[in-house]
Amino acid sequence: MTDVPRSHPRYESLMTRARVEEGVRSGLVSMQGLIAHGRGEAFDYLLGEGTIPPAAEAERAAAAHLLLARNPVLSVNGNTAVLVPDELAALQKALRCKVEVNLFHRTEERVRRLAAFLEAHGCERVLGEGAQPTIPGLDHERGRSTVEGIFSADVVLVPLEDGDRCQALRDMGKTVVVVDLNPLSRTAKSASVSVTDNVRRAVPAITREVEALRGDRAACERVAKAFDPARNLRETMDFIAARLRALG
Ligand code: PTJ
Repeated sequence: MTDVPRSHPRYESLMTRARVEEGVRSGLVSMQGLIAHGRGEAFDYLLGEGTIPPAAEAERAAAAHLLLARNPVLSVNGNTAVLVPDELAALQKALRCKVEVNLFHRTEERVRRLAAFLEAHGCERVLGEGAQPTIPGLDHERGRSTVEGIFSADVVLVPLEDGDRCQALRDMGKTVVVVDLNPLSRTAKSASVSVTDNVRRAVPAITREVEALRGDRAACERVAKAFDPARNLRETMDFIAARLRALG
């Protein structure tokens, strides 16, 4: 990894870049993942590289939906795997749920590598190998899912993706929780809950909320019902606009 002193003002950001770079070298992250990461960094700058209040509200709503679910599944791509492998294992443990590798730039070899990488970091029985085209309306590789995982899930967590899978999963009647730094992405706009936060902050925050809400079904139902995705995205845009005005 790059030798960056902890005192560097962008230490966390530079170390995160190094993780993604290393992920490309080891065949876990696609080359396109570097571009996706750059786009995310730009939006993170606009947020001030911290969890903004609407994101904190969305993280609580995400936890509530995941706790209320019958079969919640964490969908993981290359970037997400290298950015938060231990944190995904902690969330899986907290929810006792399934984890499934789902890729846009899919090869069976990459799915196998990612599953082995996640299991080495504590995730259990990672699904995704041999997934079949099962999601109606998707002609690309993200349309593959396993029957016991994403296909039969009622709530799916989808981090770091801009595309048409979120809408396709919603059309199947699923609740989709996304983590995307870009509040303008197709995925963010079509989600049941969109968390506009860096996946590095969002996954641990959702786990903390799961721990806080666990065992209180009434509270989970209240939090999930009170969440309005359109209002939350508006508040996110207002936050970014106000920050830009204050800086300008
Ligand atoms: O591993 P694969 O083959 O499934 O490919 C994964 C990538 C990420 C390459 C693929 O899904 C892709 O091309 O994604 P997009 O369309 O570039 O969308 C990625 C979205 O994630 C963008 O809206 C980014 O702003 C956002 N993003 C990037 N980094 C982060 C992020 N959101 C949260 N946390 C991040 N660290």
